[in-house]
Amino acid sequence: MIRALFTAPETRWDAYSRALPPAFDALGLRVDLSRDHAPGTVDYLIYAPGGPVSDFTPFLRAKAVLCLWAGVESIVTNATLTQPLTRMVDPGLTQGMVEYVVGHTLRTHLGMDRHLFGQDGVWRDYIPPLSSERPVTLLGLGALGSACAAALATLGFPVTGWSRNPKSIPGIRTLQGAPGLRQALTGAQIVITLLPLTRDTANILNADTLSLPAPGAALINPGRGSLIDDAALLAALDSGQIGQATLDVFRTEPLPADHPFWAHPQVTVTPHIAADTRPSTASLVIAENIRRGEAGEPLLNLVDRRLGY
Ligand code: NDP
Ligand code: OXD
Repeated sequence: MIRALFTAPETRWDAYSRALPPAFDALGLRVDLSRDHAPGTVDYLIYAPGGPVSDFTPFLRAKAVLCLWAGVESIVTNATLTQPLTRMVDPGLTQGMVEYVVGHTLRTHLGMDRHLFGQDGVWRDYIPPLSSERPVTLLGLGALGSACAAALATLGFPVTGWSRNPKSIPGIRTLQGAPGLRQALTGAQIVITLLPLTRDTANILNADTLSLPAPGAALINPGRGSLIDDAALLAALDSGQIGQATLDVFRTEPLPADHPFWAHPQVTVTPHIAADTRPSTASLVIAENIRRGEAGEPLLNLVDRRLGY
């Protein structure tokens, strides 16, 4: 019998205690799933930030820590973690992110806020350009960024994507590295950040890089709050260099009530809801990784500790 410890915020247990067992059964795995296994007996940890485990030292026989989140910045630097760490790539989460990004891109592109917040008797005959006239740049072309890029390209937006390694994606202009970043941002009218937070990406949008998009460009950040220098963004919003920011993630979450983002007329705050891991689809990924672990096969979505994602 394989012993899997579920260590995530209390509120997640109900859904996962229902979704995981059928996923294990489907792969013929005999798994004893519990929140109470003694650390020394655990084969796998199914983990999310905010749960009871933060010291991984006692999990001496654990073969892997399987994270339910896509972003692993809060665990990857944990010095007690010596076990292999996987991140979540979940079709349900990806679909949710595509919907969030496409929704807010279209809201921005069509200028919907003018009408939603302008029911004041003024006939605003603003005609937006067509999508083909609105260059969009995605920072990050991983599981989420590449799916969003493809969806936006299908809608006709000229999409540029930026990543660490070179990529070839039909219909997308792809760029890499430091010069590629400047090229990717220059002239963009909508910038979307789907990078992981690492030592290389922290504050990647700062006073210098925020000056590169087209004047009045919109920013959509469902990546991580610390990708952006908050003070530089506020200055860019106040000067008009950035016309609108839709922010889902923040340096401190929940975003403190007195943070200037809440009151800024050009900022939309969403409370880290862009895309949630979906238990029904994510459980299949967890089960497949346990199967692989037991079979001695490479784990899916293994985190590179050196790179931090
Ligand atoms: P992936 O690891 O699949 O993709 C990360 C992308 O970022 C890759 O294209 C990678 O390049 C690129 N990248 C990383 N470091 C650099 C760098 N230094 N320079 C250039 N490119 C870089 O992650 P996901 O797509 O699954 O997720 C992205 C992030 O989205 C998560 O880390 C998390 O922070 C956030 N997220 C937010 C959610 C929300 O609800 N707000 C939900 C889920 C995730 P390469 O391809 O070359 O490796
Ligand atoms: C994640 C997130 O990383 O929800 O999965 O932000």
